[in-house]
Amino acid sequence: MTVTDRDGLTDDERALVEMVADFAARRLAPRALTWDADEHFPVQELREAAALGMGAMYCGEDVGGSGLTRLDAVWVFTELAAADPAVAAFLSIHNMCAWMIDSYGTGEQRKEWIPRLSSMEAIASYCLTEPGAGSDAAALSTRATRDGDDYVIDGVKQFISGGGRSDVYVVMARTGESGPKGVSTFIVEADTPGLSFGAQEKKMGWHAQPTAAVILDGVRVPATAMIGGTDGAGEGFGYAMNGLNGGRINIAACSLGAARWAYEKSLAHVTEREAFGIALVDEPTIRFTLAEMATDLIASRLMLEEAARALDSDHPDKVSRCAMAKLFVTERCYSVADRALQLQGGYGYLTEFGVEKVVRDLRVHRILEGTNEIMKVVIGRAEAAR
Ligand code: FAD
Ligand code: 2MC
Repeated sequence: MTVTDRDGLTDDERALVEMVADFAARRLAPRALTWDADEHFPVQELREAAALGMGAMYCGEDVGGSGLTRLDAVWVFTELAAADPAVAAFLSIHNMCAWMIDSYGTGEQRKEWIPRLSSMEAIASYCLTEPGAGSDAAALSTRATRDGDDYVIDGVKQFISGGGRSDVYVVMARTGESGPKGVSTFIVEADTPGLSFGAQEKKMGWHAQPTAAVILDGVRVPATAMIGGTDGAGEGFGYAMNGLNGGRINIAACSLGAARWAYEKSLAHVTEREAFGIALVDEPTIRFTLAEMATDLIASRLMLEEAARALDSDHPDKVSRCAMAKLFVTERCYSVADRALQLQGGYGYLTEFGVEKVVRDLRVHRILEGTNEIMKVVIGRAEAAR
């Protein structure tokens, strides 16, 4: 098994992976550095990915989704991220929103939204975090107050990927008691009066996708905008968390794909470059570094596949398996990318060679979709409950 091989796939799975790898190499990789430098959000290329079935990957085919498995999605995000982890990660967030509507939405919500999300005519953002509630998400204070046939939503969502650019916002808001049981989820369209956005955040990485606060000031939506309709009242925290299980392995797959690319670059570099009369690859300590990096990449892939199968089979340990994969893969793959930069010496630090972008992009995967400390909280609780 090498870091790039595709052994063990069925013909259909192999065709999917090769199609995505080809798209990513042609349509994302050549522009990734420019998009990073220009802070350009490549909506056209995202819609091209959607036209190939990546806009609503694991949503029902009856409403225009692609009906893929979570395991398929891990391979898709790995291949996309080998070209551009920032763009791949945004597509994952959009897909998380689509999956929540497909899984928990009413028949009308599914029919109205999944076709538009599948084509990415409508681009979606996921709005959980607030200025006063990040890791402690159940402490969120955005409130949705019932008023006749409507809800009126007030609050601020912080760090929202796609904020200011997306067409639809999936917003977790409090409709009842404090804590997780008082949360519901709403579909809020971008042009709803009272919805506005903070300035675009300046960030270390993820430059090819926007991040901004989403401000809700008396945002009036019909009660039918609550995901799940009246049955969805008080269920929103569960919807948000179940969405994140898949989001966490997708983000980790983005780390894996980008780290794999950085590894391949560094391997080529040390094979060609000579110092002290030998190729660097013949230096024993460099071989040890390569051995550890390759081991981390293979182990990451296996962890991710295991977690994706747990999600696909609704395994009782799926929550902690996804958290373990997110923790392990985002840490190890960040380290692989950092070592790849080091192996290329001064060239690794230069923007034009691409590896420094990967290091910057992958750093945030240890923070978002639940910090890696929160992953340990989740795993530790599950272990203590055994
Ligand atoms: P805090 O919760 O304040 O944590 C600060 C530190 O304390 C962290 O190291 C944390 O791990 C640690 N900590 C907290 N509690 C514990 C504990 N019990 N035990 C040990 N350590 C603990 N959110 C969205 O909802 N939608 C988005 O689209 C989105 N996109 C993002 C994009 C970017 C670029 C970034 C940076 C963030 C994004 N986020 C998004 C928010 C992200 O999910 C949060 O930043 C993250 O969950 C952490 O919350 P916080 O920043 O408030 O940190
Ligand atoms: N999957 C399914 N259900 C979950 C779950 C998960 N991953 N995590 C928690 N739940 C359920 C849990 O089982 C419980 O249900 P029930 O009441 O039926 O038993 C309910 O949710 C409440 O859970 P807890 O009692 O554990 O709640 P607590 O407040 O103690 O802790 C915690 C919740 C810390 C696990 C949660 O707040 C969390 O995951 N925080 C991290 C926040 C986060 O990941 N933010 C990411 C924002 S999105 C982003 O960054 C993007 C880039 C898009």
